[in-house]
Amino acid sequence: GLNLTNIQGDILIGMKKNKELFFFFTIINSTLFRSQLGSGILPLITPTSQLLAVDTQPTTAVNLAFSQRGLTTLDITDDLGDTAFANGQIDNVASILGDETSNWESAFAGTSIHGVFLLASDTVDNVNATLSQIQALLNGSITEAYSLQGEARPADQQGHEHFGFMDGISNPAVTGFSTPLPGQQVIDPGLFLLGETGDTVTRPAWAKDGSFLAFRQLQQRVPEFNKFLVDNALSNPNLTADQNAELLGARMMGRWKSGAPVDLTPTVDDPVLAADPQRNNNFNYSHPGFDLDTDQTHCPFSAHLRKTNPRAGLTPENTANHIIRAGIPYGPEVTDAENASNVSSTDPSLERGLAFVAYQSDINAGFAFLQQFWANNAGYVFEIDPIIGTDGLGQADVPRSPSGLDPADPTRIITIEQDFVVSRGGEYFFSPSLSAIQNTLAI
Ligand code: N7H
Repeated sequence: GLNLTNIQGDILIGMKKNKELFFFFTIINSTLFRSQLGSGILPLITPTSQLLAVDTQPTTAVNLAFSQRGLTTLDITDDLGDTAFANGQIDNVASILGDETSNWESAFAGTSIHGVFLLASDTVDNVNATLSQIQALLNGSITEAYSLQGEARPADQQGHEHFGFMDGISNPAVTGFSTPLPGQQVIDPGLFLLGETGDTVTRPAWAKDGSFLAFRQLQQRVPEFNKFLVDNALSNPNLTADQNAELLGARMMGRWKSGAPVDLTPTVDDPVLAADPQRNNNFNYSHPGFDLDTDQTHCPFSAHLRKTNPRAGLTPENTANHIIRAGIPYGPEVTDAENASNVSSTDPSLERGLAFVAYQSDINAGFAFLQQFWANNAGYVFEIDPIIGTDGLGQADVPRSPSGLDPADPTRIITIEQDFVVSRGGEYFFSPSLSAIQNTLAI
């Protein structure tokens, strides 16, 4: 089995709290930092084992990860065997991820981010208290480069991201760790943890049981998304206008806002199915009597869910293209003024989106592959992902023309002329095992 006391808790199960601060830091005194890491910081780091039972969960869960620049600053010169990590996310910006560089938060575009603390708790006060404790222990050896406060949405929207869709339903099951739910893909631990079964890359021994964390600040243009759905609502005669707008959104996503999969319930929401973990992930886009390669009556090929995980459509070459997601929404609810104008405010304090976190042992097979070769690729199962896709060249609002969105006429094309998700940048990090923090990173 896996050494769950040694693997940071966010990787396999996620910290799953209502508040999560991403505190990006610069190391200004590496010797002092390393001297505080083992005795001071390590006891605060939350391993997987502590998150498994409610009675061992800390008030504030803490995880820690480093950029390549951060490891270099700590005089760690070993090659971890991942070029995307070594070069940093900015190296991928336009040609691979398709981001418009001008939208990047300056901290992500710069060189000051050496690492990130992930602090998760029920309240912002708890998070801030733990951050103060960490800063006191580190005694001036780091400074803040940037931070992003993630928070679950309020009331009945808890667990839903800002477009309104239930998130966090589908993640892979990991061999030797989780018991798969019906329909859940079972994946070797080495696709997420370095040095475990399924990881074929040569790594330094101390990197075992670490994972690469791809962080992205993804802004969501919620009023624009809602307006698009209303303006292009489908025309199912059995549905109201609102329901026809919801139907279009569900088909762009691959799930209804409730979480019910479109593949199982293509034209009408089913909240009971959505809430049933035995059924809500038990589908793979294949249906008796339908051709997997042409059938869009159940789920459109371009649906975000199907683009980022084609399930039965996976070819043998694609068996390594899996990530574990652990993101959380950030930013406030849409204001009345934004709703009335159908336009996102330009006030930075009103920016909202997803603090996206993906874990994998190979960034070019994981997050970067999903974004570049699936989401941004009009040649792969027909169209660009209507939620997160771009033209893949770094240009905004490039029109895309998916078919399949209208179940009454799957050949009909509905043109989408804008990006509803705008990348504000991010960085690639390495989330080391606790023993690596103790024995290699600390002095
Ligand atoms: Fe996505 N959303 O709410 O629109 N995503 N995603 N994602 N995503 C998923 O099944 C969303 C993003 C994946 O196993 C759901 O758990 C938003 C990126 C993958 O069938 C919803 C953003 C990448 C899956 C969203 C965003 C992915 C998935 C359904 C950005 C990778 C699982 C909930 C703002 C490059 C697919 C669920 C599967 C599911 C949303 C980004 C990948 C609702 C808003 C950048 C692999």
